[in-house]
Amino acid sequence: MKGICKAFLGAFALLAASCSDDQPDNIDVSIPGDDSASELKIDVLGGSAAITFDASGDWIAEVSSGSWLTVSPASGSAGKGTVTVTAEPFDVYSQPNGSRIGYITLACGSFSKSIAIVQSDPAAAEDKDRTEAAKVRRRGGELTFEVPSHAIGYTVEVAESWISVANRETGSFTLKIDENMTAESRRAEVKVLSAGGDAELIKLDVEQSWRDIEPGEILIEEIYFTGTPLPSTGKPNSKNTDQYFLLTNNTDELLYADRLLIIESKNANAGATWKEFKEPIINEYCEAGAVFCVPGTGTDVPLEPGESLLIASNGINYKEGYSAGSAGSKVEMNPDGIDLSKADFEWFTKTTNSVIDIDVPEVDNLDVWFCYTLSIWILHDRGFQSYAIAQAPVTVTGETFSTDYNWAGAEYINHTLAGDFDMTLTQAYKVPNDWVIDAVACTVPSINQVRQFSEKLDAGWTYASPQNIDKDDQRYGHSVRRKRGDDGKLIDTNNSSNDFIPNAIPSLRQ
Ligand SMILES: [Ca+2]
Ligand SMILES: [Ca+2]
Repeated sequence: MKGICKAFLGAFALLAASCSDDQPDNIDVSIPGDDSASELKIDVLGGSAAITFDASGDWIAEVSSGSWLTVSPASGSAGKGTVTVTAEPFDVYSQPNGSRIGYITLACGSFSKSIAIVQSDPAAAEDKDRTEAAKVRRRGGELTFEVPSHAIGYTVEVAESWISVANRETGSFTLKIDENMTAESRRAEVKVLSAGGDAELIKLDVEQSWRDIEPGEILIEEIYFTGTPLPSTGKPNSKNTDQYFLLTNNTDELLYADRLLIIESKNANAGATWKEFKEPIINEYCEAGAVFCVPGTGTDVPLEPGESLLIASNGINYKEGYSAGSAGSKVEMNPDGIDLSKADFEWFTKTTNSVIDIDVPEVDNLDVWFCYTLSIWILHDRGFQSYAIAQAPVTVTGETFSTDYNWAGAEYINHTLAGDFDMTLTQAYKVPNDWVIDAVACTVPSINQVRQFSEKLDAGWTYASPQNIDKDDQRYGHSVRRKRGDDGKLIDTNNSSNDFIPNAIPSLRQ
């Protein structure tokens, strides 16, 4: 009995000590951060942080200010304790100084301590009112833009129906831009606003072109118009000789050559006779005697950076010759001829007289928008014609082109050795200079008379005539080739006197 009593008394004495008024209510708090930290910082993106403390007795924790805060657990007992404070994401633009403060309170008996919880990003203010510009090709597509990562819950405001927001996430958003089916470039303003709409973060000026290829992006790298002479005659086959264009993507971007037009001028620029037009069109249009078009609806003819499109008179190997069957032309073997069997396209004109063009089944044909001749289109083998590539607005088709851009009927004075005569032009079209992507004037310099295309498109000229004379029998087997710079890119100053190598060896000759 005595022993039990002693044990009871001992237990009572211990309990009395823990509730003694001698030890004051207290919570010794340690806030993460440096030693003197007096407030707890939580990232503006939101998140949690722990506060550890030592409580002299039972304690409670609560949010005393800031509906965006939670704290847990809400209570505990004496000794070392931890509470976790969680803050919601903070739209820094909703407060003028880009920061907000809330409080939690830890209490133990009569003692309580408030702890400040801060979300702040003073640098955020500098991210406001940014202006950006973006250019988009006609075919449209998706564009991704960065936004400040602290721009929590931002919104994207688009006024135009051809732009929509495909994706929006922290740090970036993606716009989907429709195909431009109009003949005009168009612009739209896109605004990125802070969550509450208080601040304009980014003003985005989106401009969409009416075309898929801009001037200078695809260049005429080479024109082989003279043809390769046959060893037997010293002259090329007069009807179906090897001729080609090499058109090259001079950008670092994948382009599409769909709907690219290849234009030959209408009138000779050199020789004994020349035309003086009573109402010149040269400042607004390129004259055209032939307009061929790369088939496709937008993304059918990809052209990688630096890649070339080979467009051939006929997609055959001229070394081997060709026989197109009973109705076709026969092309004799030419050991010096060029292998054009791997051409991307060939030009084929539906012949209506006895001179038959060749239609190689394996090589796709260019669409014919217009061609002056009823037999075979042959590039002028003395270089009296100039060439351009262009892209028409998507609203223009081969049919509407033939009605809307006819130049026949233009009046001119024909200057000849026999005198001057008033004449009217036939079989002619015109292509707006605004459509032109690249142009190369060819001629024979010593007998040049007139310019077919504007000087703004090509301020010079190039040629394949080693003797620089008309009917130069040394011209055969020579091409005109664009120079390359030290960076490997084709040179394009819109002056082919500078940009081209005349009397060049064809790049496809092996
Ligand atoms: Ca052909
Ligand atoms: Ca063909």
